[in-house]
Amino acid sequence: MKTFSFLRCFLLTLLASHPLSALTGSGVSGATTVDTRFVLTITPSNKGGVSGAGPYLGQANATLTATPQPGCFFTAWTGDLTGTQNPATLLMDGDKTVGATFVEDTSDPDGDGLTNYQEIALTQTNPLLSDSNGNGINDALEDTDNDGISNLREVTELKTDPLRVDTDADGLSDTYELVYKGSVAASQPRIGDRLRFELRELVPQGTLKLVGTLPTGLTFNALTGVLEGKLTGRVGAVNLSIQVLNGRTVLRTIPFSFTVSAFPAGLIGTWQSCWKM
Ligand SMILES: [Ca+2]
Ligand SMILES: [Ca+2]
Ligand SMILES: [Ca+2]
Ligand SMILES: [Ca+2]
Repeated sequence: MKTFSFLRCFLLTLLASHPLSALTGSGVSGATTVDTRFVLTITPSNKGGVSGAGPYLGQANATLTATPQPGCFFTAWTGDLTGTQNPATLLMDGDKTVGATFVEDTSDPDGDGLTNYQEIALTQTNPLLSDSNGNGINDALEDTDNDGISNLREVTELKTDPLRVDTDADGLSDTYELVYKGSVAASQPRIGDRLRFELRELVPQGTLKLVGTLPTGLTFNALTGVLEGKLTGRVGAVNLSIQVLNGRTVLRTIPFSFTVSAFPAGLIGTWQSCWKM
């Protein structure tokens, strides 16, 4: 009992003369160290980016810079930062989340029918010249990738790339996907398939002529612009051209190519892989 009383007395004396923090080593007497860190998170935006994300010491000033994509404007901050100043500073007195709003430049100073955003970001034409390459066709009616579909129609209606003939790189051109009217959307043609293409989708007016060797089984009606039938020929590439005529004058030539594969391509692949096993 004597030993217990002595220990209790010693501990009480020690606690009275030293704060608990000193005993645990978590503080330094006389000075307080502020080592708090807060995180700045940037919310991703369309049409632009923001720099400045990361950890900051408490009470530090973060600098945020908004950078719009070509053809776009920065308009305002969102989240824990308001206003339109760019770059902007933000006091980091807590975790913060900031976003930015960007908009497309929809002005059309050269009056060609394409907005500045469309010209700078999509068609890569001059937003200050209505006929950038001086060929007599304005930038909207121009068909830069020569797939038979105007720049304006690609960027506004079809949302395809006006600089690439096969936007989704699936082996079928944008032209093929537009005029194909078969039962399965833009299907890869195979021997035995019944196909229907409506070429008037490309050229509503004017006389149409199809140049090249038609695959066996397909016929073309120049009046209606419909190419259709059941593929019975051989596998391989079909390279045709669609000519748009005014009398005997060829106004333009649109390449129209596709590849006919064996039927049924999928089943043959499966059978071969089974056979190897
Ligand atoms: Ca324009
Ligand atoms: Ca232009
Ligand atoms: Ca085009
Ligand atoms: Ca395609």
